[in-house]
Amino acid sequence: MVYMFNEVFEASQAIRRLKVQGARNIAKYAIKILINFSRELDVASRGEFIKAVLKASKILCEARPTEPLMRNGLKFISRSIYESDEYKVEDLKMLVEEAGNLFIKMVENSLEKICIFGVKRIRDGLTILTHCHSSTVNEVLIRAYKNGRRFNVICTETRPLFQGRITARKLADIGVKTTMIVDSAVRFFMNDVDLVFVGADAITSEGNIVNKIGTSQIALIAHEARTPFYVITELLKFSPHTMYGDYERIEERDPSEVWKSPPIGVEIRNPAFDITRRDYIHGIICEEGIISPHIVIEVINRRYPWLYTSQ
Ligand code: RUB
Repeated sequence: MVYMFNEVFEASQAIRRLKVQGARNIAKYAIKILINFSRELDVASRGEFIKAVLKASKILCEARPTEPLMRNGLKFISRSIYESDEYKVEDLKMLVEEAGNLFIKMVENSLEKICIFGVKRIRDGLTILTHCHSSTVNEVLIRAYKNGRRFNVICTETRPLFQGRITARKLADIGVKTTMIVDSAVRFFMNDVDLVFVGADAITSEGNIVNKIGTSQIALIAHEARTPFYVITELLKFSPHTMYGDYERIEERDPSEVWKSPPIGVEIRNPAFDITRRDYIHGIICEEGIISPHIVIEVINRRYPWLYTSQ
């Protein structure tokens, strides 16, 4: 009964088309969609219920392959059903709702802690460079500003879809001194930058970070200029399958985002993310504090054992 999945398909389109953007927003949105889907499900048995919920989760996950926070959230929900011995569909619906809301709460609590640690790194007069639009980075910057810190932010445009404009607009709106530069001007300005703050879509078992395309270039430039490069992210973005040998898949998006009508013979490539090696990351600002990427797996194992083991 395909019609059952209509809203889920629509939601997956909204995610794919970046109507919902950024790992945290995507995960929260997908979880809410799954809760609504399960609430409306008209099935008679536990088996049918589980099958439908898993199918809906798969559709949502496929909307953007490089989003472990969404995958972990949806998996958290399906685990709660598997591990229960409930048979009544109404009770299973309740479980989905509780697990989904609990995961969202974990994400929100992490943000609170991240902001406490991140704000302390921002002193008056600093210039901070950021890339793309990370709601986590923005929240740290906004809280710092609201706590009275006065600093400058340089935002990259973030080609091809200009998510840097979202960042710039939100910061300028509250009064943060904000400068927009083209992506290729990062080296030009790096000597004026005191800190780089970027978000993350995925954390690998080796402590590498996947984030918007261009991030690893910025990390190299920061390294060369000896500018501290911080990743601000919750550890729930860990990608468990990297632990078992698989690579985190990098989404390649529609070439028309780069050039609508290129000349015949020109191939366009449009990867959405890249991988920043841990050696270029000064620290990860996360819900456990500010940690080295070299110990990320130990911290995840201690804090979220279910995440580490879930395959
Ligand atoms: C967004 C992006 C963000 C991370 C973290 O890419 O790379 O830095 O998702 O965001 P896109 P957050 O615009 O393609 O989704 O901190 O909000 O989770």
